[in-house]
Amino acid sequence: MDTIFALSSGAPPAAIAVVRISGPQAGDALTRLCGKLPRPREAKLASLRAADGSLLDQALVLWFPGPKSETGEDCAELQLHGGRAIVDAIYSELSKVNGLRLAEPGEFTRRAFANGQIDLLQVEGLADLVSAETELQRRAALGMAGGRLSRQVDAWQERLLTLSAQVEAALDFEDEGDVADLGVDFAAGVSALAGELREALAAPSAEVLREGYRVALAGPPNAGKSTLFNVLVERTAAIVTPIAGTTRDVLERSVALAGVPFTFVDMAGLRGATADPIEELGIARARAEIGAADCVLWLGPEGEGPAGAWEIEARYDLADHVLKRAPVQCVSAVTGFGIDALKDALIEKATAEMPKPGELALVRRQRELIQAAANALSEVASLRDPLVFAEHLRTARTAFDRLTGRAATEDMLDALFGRFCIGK
Ligand SMILES: Nc1nc2c(ncn2[C@@H]2O[C@H](COP(=O)(O)OP(=O)(O)OP(=O)(O)O)[C@@H](O)[C@H]2O)c(=O)[nH]1
Ligand SMILES: [Mg+2]
Repeated sequence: MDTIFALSSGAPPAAIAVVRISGPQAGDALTRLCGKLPRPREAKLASLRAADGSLLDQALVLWFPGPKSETGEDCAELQLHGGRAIVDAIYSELSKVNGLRLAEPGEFTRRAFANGQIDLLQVEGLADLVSAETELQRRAALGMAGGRLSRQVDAWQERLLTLSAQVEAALDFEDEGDVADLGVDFAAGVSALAGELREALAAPSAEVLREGYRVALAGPPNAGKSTLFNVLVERTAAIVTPIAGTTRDVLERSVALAGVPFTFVDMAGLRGATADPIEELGIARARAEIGAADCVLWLGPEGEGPAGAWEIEARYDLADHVLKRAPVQCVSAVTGFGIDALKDALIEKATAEMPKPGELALVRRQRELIQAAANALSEVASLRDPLVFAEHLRTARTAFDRLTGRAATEDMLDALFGRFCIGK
């Protein structure tokens, strides 16, 4: 197994550069650099030297012998002065050690996963945590990385194993005619678990957290969509002219409002007939975007927008603007009238529909696997044959194992029979 190293902090120059080393030779590498290993898990100021004895840097060094380390392997951490030349010098010194090489992207995490330090759900959480740009994203990712869903899935899995053991036991006694009834408790246990899984599926989507709450601006050409879009995203992103049909392509910009991630989408104005093939393509895209949006702001004539769209009375400062009887908001992108109220209303709507801080949110992969387990368990209620029961429970177990990334069926069987004494 190679020993890997990499800069774990941001690109130099910076105040500090953190270089991590993980693998069987991490201890050797650290000893070469600073003379001897510091005490485990204690920061130590050390002079790092090249093989010829020249000083490379004065740095804080840490030593984490495996398996009680982040990757589960021997790990060393160097907190260097964050200059590019220092990082380069350390890299070149480390590269000289046989068996050491620069890590691949994600390789530290991958090793942590391979060594059972974290499961797949935590890996997903970590990835989100690193890319979190808003407060909501940070909190949700922190929960996932900290193993919230992992613990939940483990608890489900444990209950499922107990139920499976009951079925297996009944199967074992089949020749003694003992199979007929698995008992009310069994049926209740399965349906309670299936019910909890279905409840968990009601959790909001994590994609909306990742990608932002999508707000599409729709309406006929020249309705003021691009002007309003620019105001909402707080920069002049879209071209605005008095010419109808200015915007052809879909334009999207992400912005955080009150810590909530939003993606605003500007698009071509909708009109029935146009002789311009480019505009026609733009309109087709606009329709697709409307379908994908979490909320549509409709700037056109009242009642003509897509179902559920918010009626926006735009260009409010103009005497001849399109009037509406029941607008959700009246705005002027030019004077700024109503913009804060519109933002507040959007923040309120998005917050209501997005995962709450601390609430579980599921990505598509997680949702599909929980759904698969729920389906398998729901069907058990209508089944008679314990062999088929067993098969369904296995399907659910596999779904949980795929959730956490743990595929080992051997483990499961050990757990299954090791903890359930059936007296034979
Ligand atoms: N007075 C005033 N003029 C506005 C306002 N919003 C937009 N306009 C003007 O209306 C015209 C059309 O605005 P756009 O934002 O380009 O309209 P659009 O809906 O994006 O139009 P297309 O891209 O052609 O579909 C421009 O001349 C803007 O300056 C507003 O709130 N007040
Ligand atoms: Mg436009």
